[in-house]
Amino acid sequence: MPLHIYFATSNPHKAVEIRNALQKYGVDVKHIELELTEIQADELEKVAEFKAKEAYRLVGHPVMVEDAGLFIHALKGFPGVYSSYVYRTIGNEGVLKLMEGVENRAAKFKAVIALALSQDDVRIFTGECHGMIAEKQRGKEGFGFDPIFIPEGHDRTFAEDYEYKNQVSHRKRATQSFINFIKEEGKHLLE
Ligand code: ITT
Repeated sequence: MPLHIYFATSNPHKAVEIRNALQKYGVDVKHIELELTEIQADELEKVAEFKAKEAYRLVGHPVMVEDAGLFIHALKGFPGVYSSYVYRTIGNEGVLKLMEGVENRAAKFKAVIALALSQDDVRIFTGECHGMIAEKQRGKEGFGFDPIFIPEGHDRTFAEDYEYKNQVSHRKRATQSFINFIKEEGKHLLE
C-alpha cells in the first residue's frame, strides 16, 4: 500500500520535484496550497519548522513543507533565508550584478524538509548541493535561481540540465534523508 503524505507549498515546481523524487519509493505526495507564515529567522530549519506546525494545525494530518535557499560564499551566505524575497525583487540579474568582478563564485543550495507528525513532533531533513554562480543566465528549464547555478563537477547550469539537477540537487538529497527515515522508523507514522 502506498504511503500518502501531504506537501504544502505555493511553488508548483517544488511539488513536482518532490513528487518525482518520492514516487519510486511508493510515497504518494499530495500537493496542497496553503497560505503559511514565513517567519523571519536566521536559519531555514526554523522557518520550515514553524510552517510545518502551522500546516499541521490546518490539515490535521502528517504534512511536510520545504524551505530552500541559495547561499553565496562571497556574499557571506546571502541571499540564504532571504532567497524568496531576493528572487522576487532583484532576481537573477540582480544577483549577477552583486557578483560582478567577484572571483570566488562558490555557492550552495540548501533544502530543509520539515515533516510534522503531530502538533509538536516535527522531523527535519536537509540536503545541500555545492556549486558556483555562473557569469550569466543560461538555460530555460527549472525555476528560480536554476539559470545561474552550476553544480560542482558539471559545466552546465541546473536550467540547462534539469535531469542532472534532479539527480544531485539539494531537494533530491533532502528527500533521500526523508526516505531513510521512513524506511527505518517512520512507515507506520504516515499510514
Ligand atoms: P514555498 O511556498 O514552498 O515556501 P517558495 O517558492 O517561496 O515556496 P522557498 O522559500 O523555499 O520557496 O524558496 C526560496 C527561493 O529560492 C524561491 O523564490 C526560489 O526561487 C529559490 N529556489 C528554491 N529552490 C530552488 C531550486 O531548486 N532551484 C532554484 N531556485 C530555487
